[in-house]
Amino acid sequence: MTRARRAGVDSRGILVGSAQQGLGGLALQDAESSEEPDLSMRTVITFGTFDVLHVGHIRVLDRARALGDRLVVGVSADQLNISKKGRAPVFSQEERLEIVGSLRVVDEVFVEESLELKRDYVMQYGAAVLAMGDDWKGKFDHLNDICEVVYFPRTPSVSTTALIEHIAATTG
Ligand code: C2G
Repeated sequence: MTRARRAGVDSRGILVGSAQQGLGGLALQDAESSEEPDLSMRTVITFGTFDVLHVGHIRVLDRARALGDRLVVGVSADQLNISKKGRAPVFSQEERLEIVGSLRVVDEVFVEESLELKRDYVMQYGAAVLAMGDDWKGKFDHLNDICEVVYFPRTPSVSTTALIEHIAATTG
């Protein structure tokens, strides 16, 4: 699907959206309706796999949403996970989109096709803030020229990998 982006100036006076971009995997609600970012709202964007959703995911999403008026979440594609982590997520990207998109604090979800496209996603959604857990600390500082970059402390002692291992170890 190709989404048109028109030029606009956001609350920080930064020009956003001035090109056409193809986003093959864009999915779920508002995909058609959000042709242009609504720059009257302070949009926060975050990214993640959000596989086997747990309290660490909920907390980072809650904290991210609290930084603005609207939270957009890039849910990483199955293929991205396979290349990054060497295994497919437990839940498919369609299921993860549906789960994350159903959360009260989440306004819009889309498929994150590549780790290298963050600048395009920030501009496309008119995000004023990019928020991530601090396991990504420093990784997105180069986007400081187009948005505020915030890292939250990662919730200790919980991870999808640990949950998968725990379930595997406690079931026959
Ligand atoms: N997180 C957290 N505390 C945990 C586990 C995760 O705060 N105990 C946060 C991560 O820091 C991240 C978000 O939850 O901000 C999603 O984490 P993952 O699902 O593990 O996503 P990840 O594999 O980090 O993919 O472009 C970036 C990637 O898509 C992020």
